[in-house]
Amino acid sequence: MNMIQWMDLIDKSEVKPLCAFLMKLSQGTERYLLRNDILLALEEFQDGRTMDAECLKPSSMGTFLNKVQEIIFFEDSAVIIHRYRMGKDRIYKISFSDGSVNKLEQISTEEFLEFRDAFALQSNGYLGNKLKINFMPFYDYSPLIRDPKNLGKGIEFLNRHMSSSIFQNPDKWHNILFEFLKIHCLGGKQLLVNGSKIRTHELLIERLDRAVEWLGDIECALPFQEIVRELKNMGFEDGWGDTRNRVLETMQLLLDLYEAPDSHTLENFISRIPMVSKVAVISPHGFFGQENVLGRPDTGGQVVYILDQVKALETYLAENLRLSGLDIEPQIMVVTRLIPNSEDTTCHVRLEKIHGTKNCRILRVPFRDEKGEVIDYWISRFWVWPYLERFTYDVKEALDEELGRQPDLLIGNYSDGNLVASLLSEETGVIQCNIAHALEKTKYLFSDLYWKDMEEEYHFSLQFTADLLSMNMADFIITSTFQEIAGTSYIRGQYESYHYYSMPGLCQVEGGINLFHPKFNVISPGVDESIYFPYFEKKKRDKEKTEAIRELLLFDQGGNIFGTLEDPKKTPIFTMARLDKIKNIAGLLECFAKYPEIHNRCNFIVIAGKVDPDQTEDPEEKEEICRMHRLIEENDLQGKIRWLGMQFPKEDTGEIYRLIADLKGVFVQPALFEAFGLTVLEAMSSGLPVFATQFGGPSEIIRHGISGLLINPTRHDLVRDQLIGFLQKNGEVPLTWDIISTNAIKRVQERFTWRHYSDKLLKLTKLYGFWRYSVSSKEKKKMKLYSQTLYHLLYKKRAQEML
Ligand code: UDP
Ligand code: LCN
Repeated sequence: MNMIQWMDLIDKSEVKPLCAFLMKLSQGTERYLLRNDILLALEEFQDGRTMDAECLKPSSMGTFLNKVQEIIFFEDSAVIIHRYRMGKDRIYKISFSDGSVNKLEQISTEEFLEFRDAFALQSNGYLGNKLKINFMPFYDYSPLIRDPKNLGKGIEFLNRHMSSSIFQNPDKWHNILFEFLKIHCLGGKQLLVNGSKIRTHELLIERLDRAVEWLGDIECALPFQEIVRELKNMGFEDGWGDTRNRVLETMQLLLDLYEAPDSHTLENFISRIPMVSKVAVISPHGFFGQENVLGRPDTGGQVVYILDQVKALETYLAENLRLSGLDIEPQIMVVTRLIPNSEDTTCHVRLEKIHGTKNCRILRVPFRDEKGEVIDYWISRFWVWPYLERFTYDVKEALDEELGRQPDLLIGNYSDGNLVASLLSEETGVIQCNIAHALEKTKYLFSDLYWKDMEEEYHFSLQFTADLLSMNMADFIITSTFQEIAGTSYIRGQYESYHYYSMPGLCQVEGGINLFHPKFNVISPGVDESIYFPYFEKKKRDKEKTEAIRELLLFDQGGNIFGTLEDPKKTPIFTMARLDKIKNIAGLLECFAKYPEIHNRCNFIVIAGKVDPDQTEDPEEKEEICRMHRLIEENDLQGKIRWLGMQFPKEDTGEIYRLIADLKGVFVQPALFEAFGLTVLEAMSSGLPVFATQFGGPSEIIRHGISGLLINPTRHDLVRDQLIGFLQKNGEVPLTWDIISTNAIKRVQERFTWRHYSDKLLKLTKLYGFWRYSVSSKEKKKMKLYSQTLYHLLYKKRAQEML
């Protein structure tokens, strides 16, 4: 504890009002306030003057409170979490006595977690001996980013760090580099340097000089095979390049690195080393397939992301291997769960070729119970935990069988896939990349504090432990946006929420993840441009198909379609998502129903889940379906709504966005929280103006008012104003719709492409591969031991109890 003065936090003149405000809060009924609650209370306290970030009066009290994330009142004290910078908190404790604010002190994370647990359990007595988890000591070895603005640029940072280490400590690094090249193999084949002919780094430099000179002198017309033969005599194996020039360039880069290392040369040289030809992408849950799956429970953007990712990656890898002079075709295996009872999908098929690729396949491996029996039905992503260890073992065997060996890179997806990738990486030593897609911790409010109440349905105790283990064990992490890591100036990031937290009665996590470690890298996904292209590119649109989809979207009837539109020409408000609570489709419908000025001039068209609650096994989906029907009935929305509870082939969804754009409609993404939001990208590249939630990824995709609009989906009044404002303006100034549409297309083309994604992913793999070899391997062993202990004592035991 550390006593401090209020004046250390805010201006002297504002100490009194701040204390009065805190005093008032302490007398209210709310005991655990989040930022939004605090700002609303402040607005009321200041007689309605709004305190939202943009219009915040620059008082020091306002500035301070605007960065407060939580205030918890318990007994005669309160704690305040002040996030003074992105990724950095200070925690204060205040005590009240005799109707006024008394003591102020800064407390440690440990003390805060004790306070939080006492609050949750409503007891200040003995709370039991807790399991305390702290990964921070395992990061001591690593250089850490200092400025939060640079978070997510891990690779640039690491490059600079490594090149300056080479500069400062040349002997050590020259040798590391040499050893790395000497042992470099791909699929068992020695590449680059033959260690029996070139035994030291001094000799390597000498030979490089000789080779460079020779390559510079020889006739360009000399057949490449002969060049290769001569280089082999000198001690150089394959992998330097596919032409004389390319070999020369690569060798020169290495000489430059030895001579005058800088980050640019290091990156260029390492990214030329052929390190990857086989990749396994792990994504166990949901229905992973190419048809009839999107929109089912647990089956959405992750599937789309992976299918697009592997296509782009295969092309890029093939090009990369060719340029290295290797005649190897890359192979990518998307590993998922085999579901014998696969409904109308192909999820019962073990191997499935991925359309539009040469050597990418889906490999399905079933979940098995303790007796080894195959589980033959779909299981919600919240229930997969007991099956993952056995699944990992079976996947390893299956990969050996299908790829002939283990892959060169493992990419985990979501909590379950990341855990499997970590376990596999631990077993095989293969480099591991994590992609979270969506961390549930931030999606479900108080999912750590009140975990016990949610445990039966959600099993967050296992999911968050799996997250902790895999995010710490991963060699590198890819996120789609910056906010996923460290949020915004005012709101915490998704990874940041793992920094410290407690699950009362289970564990206190004092140091869950180090955001400042260079393992974090932002690489945004793209969209398949052959499917999501602008509505005005008429030549690319197949007329017959467009007509058929228009009929289905606006007129056809059938079991899984609800509602006939009275006037199909009215401006459509379109939305499409899985029917999860968090997607808030029913919330948007409620907003539509509430305001006649919206539902009298617009139609509501929705593609989501099913229309019949009896057709789903997923409890959340069932609940949402019933809520939608209630809203339609209570508000008499017949004739104004069309709800398609069906799965569309991916290509058709492109045409659906374009059809809505033809009608000058809008796409609304109303999620209470969206990790990234691929539908936002898809609609934008189709030229359809988007209104998307301001909570999460869309805030980084859309530039508000320029390439779309950001909305607060919980404030229906504001959404109405924005929608009506946009539609009216549109009438008066017909360009508005067109401007947003044009800017949206441009934004996606400039910022979100799979080509850029693949280039960066491959560079990351190589540079982290080198980093792992050169520096971090010893330290990683310690982290591995700690993680194994946690896995066995915390995760595995609880997972077994689920069965
Ligand atoms: N999608 C679809 N049909 C549906 C619902 C969703 O084809 O009924 C597709 C949609 O086009 C997008 C993906 O599923 O490609 C959803 O991705 P997003 O990132 O928006 O959300 P997620 O479902 O991953 O949370
Ligand atoms: C999961 C989500 O919930 C979405 O927000 C993402 O766009 C999708 O995965 C792809 O990363």
